[in-house]
Amino acid sequence: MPTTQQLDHDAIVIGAGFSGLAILHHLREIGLDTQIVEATDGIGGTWWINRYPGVRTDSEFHYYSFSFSKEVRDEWTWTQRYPDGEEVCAYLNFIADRLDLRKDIQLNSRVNTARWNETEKYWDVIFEDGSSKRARFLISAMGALSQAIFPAIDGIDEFNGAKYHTAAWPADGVDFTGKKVGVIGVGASGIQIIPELAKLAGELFVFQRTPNYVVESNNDKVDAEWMQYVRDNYDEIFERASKHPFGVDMEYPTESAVEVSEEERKRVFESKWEEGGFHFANECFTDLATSPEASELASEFIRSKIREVVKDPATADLLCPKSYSFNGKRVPTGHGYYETFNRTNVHLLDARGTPITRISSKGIVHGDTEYELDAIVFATGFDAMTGTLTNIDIVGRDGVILRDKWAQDGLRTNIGLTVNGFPNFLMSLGPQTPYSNLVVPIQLGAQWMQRFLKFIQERGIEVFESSREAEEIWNAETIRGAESTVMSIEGPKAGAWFIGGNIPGKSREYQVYMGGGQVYQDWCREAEESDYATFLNA
Ligand code: N01
Repeated sequence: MPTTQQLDHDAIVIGAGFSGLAILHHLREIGLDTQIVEATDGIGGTWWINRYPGVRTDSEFHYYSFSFSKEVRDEWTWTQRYPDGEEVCAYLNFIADRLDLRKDIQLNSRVNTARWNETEKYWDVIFEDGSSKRARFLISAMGALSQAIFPAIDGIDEFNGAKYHTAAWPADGVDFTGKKVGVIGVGASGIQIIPELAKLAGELFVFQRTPNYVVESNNDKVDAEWMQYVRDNYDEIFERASKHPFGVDMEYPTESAVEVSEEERKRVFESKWEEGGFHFANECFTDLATSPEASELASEFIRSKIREVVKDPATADLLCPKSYSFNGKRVPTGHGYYETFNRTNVHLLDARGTPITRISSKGIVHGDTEYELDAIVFATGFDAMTGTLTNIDIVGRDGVILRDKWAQDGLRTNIGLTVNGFPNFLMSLGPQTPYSNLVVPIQLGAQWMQRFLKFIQERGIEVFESSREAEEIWNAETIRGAESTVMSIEGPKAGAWFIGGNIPGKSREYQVYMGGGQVYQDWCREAEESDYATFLNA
């Protein structure tokens, strides 16, 4: 066992987004020398790399913020109900300054390999430039949706125009004025960028494979009174969000969509549609996420909205999802999305009926037609939940790489926090953690890690590791949780990322825990109350 002097830090945290900042703050509070290493040149994680036009939260500001720091709560002022990416990045940088975190954040430090040293019980973290650092604990804060993917389309490297991925957006922005632009992808990212591109581009070609059920957000400004109310009630707001299955501060519906009269159903759908965003998904009825019949009723309501808004019937029809029902994909929220397709410079192309054949030096070939373009925007998503962890070499006991362990044994974790065979390693938003507004599990996870590592320190425990049995139990619970929802039925039809369905060849396993954020927190509490028995297998 190396002495403290031989190690660079007690803990190395990879990533300087919401997770990394919360973990650094909480581990400092228990006296651990903690260092964040961050691959990019800025603080903000997701919000630093996804700087595309139109990027903003899908969650409202009051539950999309940490509750743990009174200073930050009192001094930070949100201006938008759904803050844009720039505002969220500014918030995270404010936290870094106000909590004096910056001095322990090393930017431009991409990790290639992290190797467990079995003899001396530490993690050796090796960076792209060949330098390395040693620490007793390794913590992934690399994000759930951070490993961007490009589609496997022939000729993708042959295009002579400009290529962009929404999750690797140029820091100085891009001027699309008057340009011919193609967008591939209509998930949450595509849905946000398309209306903004449409305002600038000369011609915008949207290549849609699977349409989505987009709920309009109806964004608002946050006035002083609203902000003060939230400041005064932060603890209660966070508490309510942490008890909600999806981590949002929302009311609980009491009626089933299939049991009310048609008239009442329409009234409720209309009123929640007006409220906007996740209010529609969460507050209408008890069973939109649990009953296929209820989910189909919501689907038909949204289809009727699409037909109402989009003037050209053929375009409206193409925008209506038919192959799966509401909640089959992570519900995206929109800001003038459907209206955009009434613009004469916007063209919707069916990449399902007629797939993209290839990308040529001049543009996108769709069927036999070549669309000549100045730029292509890939809004093609992420290798969700596992991608960041399998993209680098995390080498545990006996030289086993995490990527290989999951490929061989299936996706296994102990409540998404640890993995058997990988001692002294923790994950924020690891696979099999809640399908939720992520700020809630991030904060609660950082606080759980704080208490856990304090316990480890106080008991003089050198090495912690989860048991295989605990992983099997959690895997069974993850399957049970998912199978209690419509996501398990509709997700595979929709090719949803939460089941690995967006990546050809990725094994179809539940990437997230769908049994409810509050149920997940009960599991975390029980682990703690049992003195972390299943985490101390080493
Ligand atoms: O990615 P996606 P995303 N030809 O995987 C299409 C979070 N998020 O970045 O569905 C044609 O949802 C693909 O088509 P299909 C949020 O959790 C949050 O948009 O596979 N199309 C799909 O349309 C979200 O769920 C926020 O048929 C191809 C698109 O690319 C998650 O990130 C904002 C194709 C990918 O959609 C991922 O969202 C943004 C091909 N060959 C993201 N290959 C906020 O909270 C792929 N596609 C604000």
